[in-house]
Amino acid sequence: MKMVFRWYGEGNDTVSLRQIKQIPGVEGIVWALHDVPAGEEWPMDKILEYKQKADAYGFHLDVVESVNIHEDIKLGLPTRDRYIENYKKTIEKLAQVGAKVICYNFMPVFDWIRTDLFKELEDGSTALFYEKAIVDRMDDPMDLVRKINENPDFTMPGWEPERLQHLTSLFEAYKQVTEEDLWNHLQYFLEQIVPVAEANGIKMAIHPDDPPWPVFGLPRIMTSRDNIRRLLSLVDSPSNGVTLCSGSLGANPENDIPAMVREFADRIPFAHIRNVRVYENGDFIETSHRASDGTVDICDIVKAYHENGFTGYARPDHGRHIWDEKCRAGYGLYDRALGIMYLWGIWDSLERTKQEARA
Ligand code: DNO
Repeated sequence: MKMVFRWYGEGNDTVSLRQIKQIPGVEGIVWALHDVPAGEEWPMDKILEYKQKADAYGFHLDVVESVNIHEDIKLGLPTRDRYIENYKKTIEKLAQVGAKVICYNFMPVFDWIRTDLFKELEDGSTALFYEKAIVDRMDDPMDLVRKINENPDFTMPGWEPERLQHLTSLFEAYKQVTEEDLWNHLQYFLEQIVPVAEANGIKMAIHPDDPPWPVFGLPRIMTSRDNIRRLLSLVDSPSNGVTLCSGSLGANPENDIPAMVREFADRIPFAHIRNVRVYENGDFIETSHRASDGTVDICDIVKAYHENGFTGYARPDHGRHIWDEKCRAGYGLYDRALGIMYLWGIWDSLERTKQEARA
């Protein structure tokens, strides 16, 4: 297991590379050019700027999260080919700085969705929270469009301004797109991209949908074990893999994550490991990584990776906001660092037991 830590870049992140360096066992940063719009080719000079910064602290840039997919690709529009060509060029450039894994997602319009970014937990810390009824009430996209038209300031946590600009037309466009269409568009994308990734020594790793069910009337497909199986069969190559995110998939208690790790181990180049607590009404909140704090069995997940001799990359994913830290929601230093130590604790003791059994 190679430990990495997400870093949003200077001026964008409250955590510094110097601080990350002091977390035990972190070898690389998980990065992206967040200011390059989806669909555009990444400029080499900006990629090299990141490399220089990472080099100064001895971090590698093996894992990129995310090279985002232009909506035209997800919508299957004729203009998609142009954006797919740009994507291929970005892959080639990323290979030049040693990238090994590219994380991406195929969620229409939105990435992750929460209803409260700073919901208080019993211990006084705060964390990302999802109140199911709020989102369920907005299951008609046109309702949402009306809401936004009536109140241009209407927003929800995590909605980036550039997505909002095009929201109405995107909702219109997605009205025609079924789940099956989305699968076909994903296949079209992967059939072109995976050979290029393979030739460049890069593994594509799709991120599951968060939460793993349709929202706002938009289709979502990366939601379950069966669907991951289907994804892997779209293009049968080690370069077509998954970012197995225990927190995203874990929001649906029917998802058995340790079983997924065991089944898909050799197609998981990148693991996001975090816990969530799911309530009976379907709400969920993110908790510390400790297994007993949430509903996701982090111990068994790490055990499953260990059993399979996992040599991929892992990151602690989100954390709570603790000790009065002011940070990007979910991306503080303290709780993610604690999460890493928990993961190492489990991993090292499993490793020790294995060595003792051999002796
Ligand atoms: C949230 C993240 C997601 C993830 C993308 C991957 O914090 O887990 O934004 O990076 O969905 O493409």
